[in-house]
Amino acid sequence: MEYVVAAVILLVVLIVGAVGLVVPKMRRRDLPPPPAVPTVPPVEEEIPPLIEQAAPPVAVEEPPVEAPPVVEEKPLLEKPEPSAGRLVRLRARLARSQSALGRGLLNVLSRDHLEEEDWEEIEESLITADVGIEATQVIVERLRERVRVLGTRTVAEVREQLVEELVGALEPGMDRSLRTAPHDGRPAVVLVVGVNGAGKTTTCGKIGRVLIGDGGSVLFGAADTFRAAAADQIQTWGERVGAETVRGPEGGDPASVAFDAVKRGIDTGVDTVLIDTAGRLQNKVGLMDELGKVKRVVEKHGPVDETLLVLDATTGQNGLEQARVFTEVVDVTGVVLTKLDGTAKGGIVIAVQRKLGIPVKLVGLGEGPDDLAPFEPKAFVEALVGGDA
Ligand SMILES: Nc1nc2c(ncn2[C@@H]2O[C@H](COP(=O)(O)OP(=O)(O)OP(=O)(O)O)[C@@H](O)[C@H]2O)c(=O)[nH]1
Ligand SMILES: [Mg+2]
Repeated sequence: MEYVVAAVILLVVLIVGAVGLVVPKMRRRDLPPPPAVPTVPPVEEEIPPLIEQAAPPVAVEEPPVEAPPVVEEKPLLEKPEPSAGRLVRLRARLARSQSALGRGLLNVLSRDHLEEEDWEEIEESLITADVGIEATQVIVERLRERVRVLGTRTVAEVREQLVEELVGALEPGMDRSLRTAPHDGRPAVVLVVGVNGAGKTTTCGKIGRVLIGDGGSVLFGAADTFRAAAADQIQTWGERVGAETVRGPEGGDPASVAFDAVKRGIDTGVDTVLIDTAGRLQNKVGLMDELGKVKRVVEKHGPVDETLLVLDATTGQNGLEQARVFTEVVDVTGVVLTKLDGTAKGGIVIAVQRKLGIPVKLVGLGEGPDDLAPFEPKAFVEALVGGDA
C-alpha cells in the first residue's frame, strides 16, 4: 500500500513537472513576433533624418549665398563715356570757377580811355591767373597795339580781341593728338610720369576709360611698386572697366613690371598699354635712374609712343619748376594739367606750354572717373574768359 501511494505521488510530481516545462515554451512561441518588429522601425526612423539634414545645405542654403556676388559683379563693369562732347562739361566747370578772370579783364578793357594804370590792372589780373610774367607782357603788349589801332571799342570787340590773344598764346597749331593706337602688330605704349600727388594714377585710370569709351582696349602696368596701395589703386580703375592690370611685388623693380606689362599687352593683343609710375622726386639722379631704366627696358619691345607729364594746376609756378626736371629726364611728349576745376587758375596752361614748350594735351576737371577732357585752346579760353561765346 505504501508503495502504491509513493508511486501515485511520483506520478503527480512528474505530470506537474512536465506541464511546467511545456507551458513557458508555448508562451514564448506566442511572443516572437513582437521583438522582431520593433528592431526594424528604429532603422527606418533613423534614415529619414539623415537625408533631411544632408539635403537642405546643398539644395537650399548654399546656392543663395554663392549666387549674389556672381550676379552683382557683372553690373559693376562700367561703360565709360566716349571722349566726344566732354568739352561741354569742361566749359561749364571752368566757367564756374574762373569767370572772375574774364569779368575783371573785360571790365577794364571796356573803359572808354585806357590809362597806364588800367593796363597795369590788366597785367595784374593775368599774372594772378598764373599766366606767367613773360606771357602776360606779350599778351598785354599786343592788346595795347590792337586797342590803339581799333580806336573805339564795344565790349564784344574787346572780348574777341582778348580771346584771340589768349588763344594765340596757347599756340593752337601744336599737335595735341594722343598716340594711343596700336601699330606694327603691337599695342601703343603710354608712360605716365610726374611729381607726388599730381594725379598720375587717377589720370592713367581716366585715360584708360576714355580709350575704352571710344571702343579700344587697354592694359595697365602698375610700375609704382613702392606701395602696394598704388598698385591696388590702378587695379581698381581697371576692374571697374574690365581692364587687366600687371603688377609686381611691393618694392620690386618698376622697370621689370613695365616690361612685363608691355609683354602681356602684346600677348593679349590690347590696343594700348598705360604705365603708371612713382612720383618721388628725392633727387634728379635717382629719378633719372628709375624713369630712364623704365623707358629703356620697355623699349626692348619697341618705342614708347607717348610720355605724359602730369601736372597739378594748383601748384602754380613752383610746380612748373619741379616739372621741368622730368622733361630733362624723359622725352615728354604731352602735358596733362589736372585739378583745373575748383580753385585752379586756368592761366597756368599758358605758362606751362610757354615754359616747357610741350603741348597740353588733356585737362583734369575733377575727381570723377570721367572728369578728363582733350584740351582745345579755343574752347578753353572761351570758358576762361566767360561771357557769350
Ligand atoms: N579736383 C581734382 N582732383 C584730382 C584731379 N586729378 C586727380 N585728383 C586727385 O588728386 C589726388 C592724387 O591723385 P593720384 O592720382 O593718386 O596722384 P599720383 O600722382 O598718382 O600720386 P602718387 O602716386 O602718390 O605720386 C587724388 O585725391 C585725386 O582724386 C582733378 O582733375 N581734379
Ligand atoms: Mg599714383
